[in-house]
Amino acid sequence: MGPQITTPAQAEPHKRSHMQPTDRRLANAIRALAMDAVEAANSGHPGMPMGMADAATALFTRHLKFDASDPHWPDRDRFILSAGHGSMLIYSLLYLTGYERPTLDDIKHFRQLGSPTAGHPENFELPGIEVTTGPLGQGVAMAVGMALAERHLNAVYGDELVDHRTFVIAGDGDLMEGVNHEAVGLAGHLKLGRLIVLWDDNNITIDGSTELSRNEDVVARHRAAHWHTSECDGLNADDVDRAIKEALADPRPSLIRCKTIIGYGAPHKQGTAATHGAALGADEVAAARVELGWDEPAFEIPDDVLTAWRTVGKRGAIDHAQWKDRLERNASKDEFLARLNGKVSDAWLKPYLDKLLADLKPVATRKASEMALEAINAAIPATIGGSADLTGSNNTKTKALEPLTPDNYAGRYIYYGIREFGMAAAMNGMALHGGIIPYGGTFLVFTDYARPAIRLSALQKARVIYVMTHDSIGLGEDGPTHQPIEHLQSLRAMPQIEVYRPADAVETAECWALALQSDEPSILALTRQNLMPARTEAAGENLSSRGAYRLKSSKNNRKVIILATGSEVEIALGAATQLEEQGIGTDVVSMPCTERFDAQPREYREDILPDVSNREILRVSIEAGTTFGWERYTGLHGLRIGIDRFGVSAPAKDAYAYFGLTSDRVATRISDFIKTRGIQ
Ligand SMILES: Cc1ncc(C[n+]2csc(CCOP(=O)(O)OP(=O)(O)O)c2C)c(N)n1
Ligand SMILES: [Mg+2]
Repeated sequence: MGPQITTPAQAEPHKRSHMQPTDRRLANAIRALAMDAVEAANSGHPGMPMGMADAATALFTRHLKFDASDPHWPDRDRFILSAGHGSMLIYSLLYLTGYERPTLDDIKHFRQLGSPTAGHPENFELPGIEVTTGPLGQGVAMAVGMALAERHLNAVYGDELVDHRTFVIAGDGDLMEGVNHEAVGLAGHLKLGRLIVLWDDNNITIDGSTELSRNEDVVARHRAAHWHTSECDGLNADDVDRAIKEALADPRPSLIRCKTIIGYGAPHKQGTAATHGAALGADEVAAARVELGWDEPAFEIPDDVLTAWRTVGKRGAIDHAQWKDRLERNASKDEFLARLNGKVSDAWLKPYLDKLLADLKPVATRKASEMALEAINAAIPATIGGSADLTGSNNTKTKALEPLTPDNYAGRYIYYGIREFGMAAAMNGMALHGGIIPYGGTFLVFTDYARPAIRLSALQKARVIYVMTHDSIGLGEDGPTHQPIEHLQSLRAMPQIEVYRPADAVETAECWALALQSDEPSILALTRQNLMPARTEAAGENLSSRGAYRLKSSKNNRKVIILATGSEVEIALGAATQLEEQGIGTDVVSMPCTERFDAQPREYREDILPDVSNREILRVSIEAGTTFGWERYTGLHGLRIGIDRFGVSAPAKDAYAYFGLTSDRVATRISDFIKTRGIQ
C-alpha cells in the first residue's frame, strides 16, 4: 500500500462521515437541501437558511423541546420562523428530524402547486409550522402572543402541564417593521422571559446592505424595552449554544444577535443580496458543495447525517412521555384537554337572552357586547379580553376580569396599550397556541392599523374575535378621521373571516355566540350610540346564524325589500312603517353577516331575496358606510343608501340627518324612486 493521502474531508472534522457528524455537517444538510430545493423550483430564498443553518442546528439539537412523532404535543416548545422567506430552513428541519411531512418528495416539489412546502411556511399545510409567516414582523409579534399564552396557561394549570418556551428566528426585516416595536414593547412590559429571539444579523436585505436604510442600534432598542440581549457568532453552533443558555438563564425576554453571512457556503455569492431570493445557479451550487465539503448528489442526505438528525427528532420523547404521565395523574386532565380542544358551549346564550328580553331598553351594541361578555366570560374561562387603550369605549372589560400582568399571569384582561397591530398579532399567537380564545378591541376605523394581522387571522383560521366599536358616523363628534366609511365592505371582501354588524342587544349576543363557535376569526362591528331593540321576542333559534333574516314582513302587497345592518335597521323599520302607510308593502331584512347569508341554501336566500325583476320588487340597502358592493344584494337597478365620501364632525343625530339617514328621508327616497322608475 502506498502512503495515505489525507483528503480535505479527512483533514477537516466537519467533513468526516464515518463517525457522529459534527454540528457543521448537520447544518450543511440544511444548506444543501435549501440550495437544491430553490434550484429545482428556480424560485425561493437560499441565503437565509444557509446563513442561519448553524444557529438552527444549535437550537434544534440542544435546546428545542419537541417530538417529531407528535407535532401537536401541547407542552412542546414553539418555534417560529419569523423570516418566513427562509422557509426551506424549517422544511429541511422538519424533514431531517423525522416529521411525517414534508417528505423528501415534498421538498423536491418546493413551491409547486399542491405541495405543502409552500413558498412561505403555512400553519395549515404542515404540522410543525406553528404560524404562517412571510409578512415580515408578524412572526415575532405572534410569538409574543404564544409566549403570553404559555404564561397564562402555566398560571392556570401549573408547571406540571405547561412549561415551555417560544423560540424565534428573525431577520433584519422582522426587526425593522413597525409592528416589531409594538411587539418588543409589549413583551418587555409583560416580562415574557420565555421568549427568545435569534436575530439573523447578516447586514443584508433585498436592496443590499442594511446601511442603506438603518442606523439604529437594534440591541440598545431591545435593552431599552427591558429585554436581555446577547451576541454570538451565528456560524458557530457552540457559540450560539452558549448564547441560548445565557438567554434561558435570564428572566427577561431575550434577543440573541447572531452574526452571520447570508448564503454562507456559496463561495462567490455569500454575503451579498444575490443569495437572498434567487436560485444560486448550477455552477455556484457545485462550488458551494466543494466549499462545504458536501459530496452528495442533489437531495441526498448521507446516512450518518440523517440518522443523527432523526435522533434529534426523538430527543423530546422522554420529556413527552413524562409529561403524559403527569397529565394522567393531574386532577385537571379532562378540563385541560377540553380547553385545548377549543370547543365551547353556547349554553350561556338562552338564559342570557331570556333575561335580556324580560327587560328591554335602548342600548348601544358596544354596551350590549359587554353585557353578553359578562355571561360569556363567566361561562368560558378560555376567553382573554383586551383593548388597545380604549377599554372604556370598547366595553371589553367585564367586572370579574383581572388584568393580566407579570405579577398575575392568571389575569384575563390585557392592557395592550396603543398597539393595534401588535394586539392583533399577539391575539393570533394566543389563538394558535391553543387553549385561549382572545378578543380585543379598538375603533372600527383602526382596523386599518391592525389589518395585516387581521388578514393573517383569516388566512391561518385563528379564532380571534375583534371587538370593533364606533362603527359609523354614529360616533359623532370625533369626525371623519374616526368615522369608518369603507371599512365594513373592505373587511367583508376578505376571505375566511366573518364580519358581524348586529342591530340590537339580542343580535349582539347571537353574533357573539356565532363568533365563539366558529373556527375562523370574526369582527364584531358595534355602535357607540344607543339603538332601539329590534328583536323583542324569543326566536327559539339563533336568527343571526342565517346571516340575514326577515325582521318585518310586508303588510301590503310587497313592493320593497329593505336590507339593513346594525344601527340602520332601526331607520329601515321606521321607513317601512311610513311606506306601509302609503300602501307600499315593505319587508325589512336585518343582515348582521353577509358572509353567512351567502352560505345559506339557495331556497333560503330565494325566500329572503326573491330573484324577481326589479320592476316587481325594489331592493334597497341601507348601511352608514360605502354603497360599494351592495349591488350584490340590491341588483344593479336597486337603491343603495349609504355614504360615499368621508364623514363629518358633528353630533351623531346631526351627522345622520346630514347624510339623509333618517326614516323620513329614506321613506321619501324609496317612494320617489318607485314613482320615477314606475314600479307597480
Ligand atoms: C411586510 C413585508 N414587506 C416586504 C416583504 C418582502 N421581503 C421579503 S424578504 C425581505 C427582505 C428582508 O430582509 P432580511 O430580513 O434581512 O432577510 P435576509 O435578506 O437577510 O434573508 C423583503 C423586503 C415581506 N415579506 N413582508
Ligand atoms: Mg438580513
